[in-house]
Amino acid sequence: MSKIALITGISGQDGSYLAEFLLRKKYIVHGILRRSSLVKTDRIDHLINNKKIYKKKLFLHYGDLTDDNSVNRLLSEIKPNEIYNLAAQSHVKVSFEVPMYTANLDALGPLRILEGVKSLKLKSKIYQASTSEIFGDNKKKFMNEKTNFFPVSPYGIAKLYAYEIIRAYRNGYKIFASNGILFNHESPRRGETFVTKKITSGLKRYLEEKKYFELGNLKAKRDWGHAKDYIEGMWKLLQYKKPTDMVFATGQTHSVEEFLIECFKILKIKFKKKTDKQTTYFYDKKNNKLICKTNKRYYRPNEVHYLRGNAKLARKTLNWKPKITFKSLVREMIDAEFKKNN
Ligand code: NAP
Ligand code: G4F
Repeated sequence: MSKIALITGISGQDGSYLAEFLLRKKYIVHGILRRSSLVKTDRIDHLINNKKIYKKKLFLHYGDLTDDNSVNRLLSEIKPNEIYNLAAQSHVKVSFEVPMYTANLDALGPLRILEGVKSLKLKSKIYQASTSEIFGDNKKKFMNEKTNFFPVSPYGIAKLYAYEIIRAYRNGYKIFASNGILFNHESPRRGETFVTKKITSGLKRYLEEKKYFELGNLKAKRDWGHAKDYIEGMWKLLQYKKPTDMVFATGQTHSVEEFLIECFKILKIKFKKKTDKQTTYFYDKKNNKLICKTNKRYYRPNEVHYLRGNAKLARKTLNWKPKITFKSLVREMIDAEFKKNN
């Protein structure tokens, strides 16, 4: 019999890839959508428009992770074998602007799921979308399952609560609940306001309309992988013999500026860089036009300057390792950006 999975955040980057992955594995997939004034299912429209899949293998439900009743109702109706809790206010900078909402959703959302599973006495396994942001401003060269947590944003702090409450319910109530501590992962489906997608879409606008774009801190370093590799890790974690917490990362780190320069290389843009006290500018050598510049408005009150993970445990226990390199990721994002108008 097919397993039943429930994905919160199915309309997001990871949720859309995970839905495809689980459908390929013959799961029946249920997804939670929150109501909005415009329909926002672009990332899963190809599944919705496939009649063989939609209504037989994929079921979408309105719900909201900030609403206890909708969480309980859906859990009792669906009784999933596996729950992937991906729903979140996932933007770090925005979390400084909506800290309470971020806490309600990102910290208490997982608690609502745990309480629902506990009170309904379900046997569901739970995957919690934890994050390298919980390591925050720690000074380690590599971060793994033993590294201390120093989150510095409302987002990171809410996600640390989620991480701990998952562990507490796992130990206290014997619920199969695991934290996947994922480092940054990107794709052509990445939201427009995250830096990688902002760069690829900004470059497209520059090349087509000669309009420049603005960025924040170019020096920050991230361990960037491809979302497709990471959703496989989520699934593998829930198939492991016991619930646990695991880091998923590439082990490489690159600055925002390196990401930008890699895009320049792929697009064969020769650039000149100029820096004054406040601002860095990148000009097109060919015509002296401004391509992009920094603007302090994109800086965060507290920054996580450096992230680099060590996923040895996932490699050893789950046989998980990322297949897509940094360079292939950037190329895929650029290719997808420019294909859109074809
Ligand atoms: P994303 O693209 O921002 O997707 C977030 C999803 O959550 C969307 O489907 C969104 O729905 C949904 N959502 C937002 N508020 C909700 C609410 N109140 N109730 C129900 N659903 C709600 O994020 P992602 O990149 O796919 O990341 C997935 C998860 O992994 C998130 O929890 C994120 O914090 C975590 N994570 C991501 C990364 C990364 O690098 N991508 C790394 C570590 C951890 P709408 O479409 O309606 O907005
Ligand atoms: O792309 P970002 O917004 O991702 P960030 O803050 O690392 O968070 C992402 O990864 C986390 C895992 O570590 C997830 F948990 C989280 O949900 C999200 O998916 O910013 C990356 C870096 C930051 O240091 C930021 O300051 O890029 C820097 N940056 C520079 N200019 C910018 C910009 N970030 C954004 N969003 N926009 C800019 O213009």
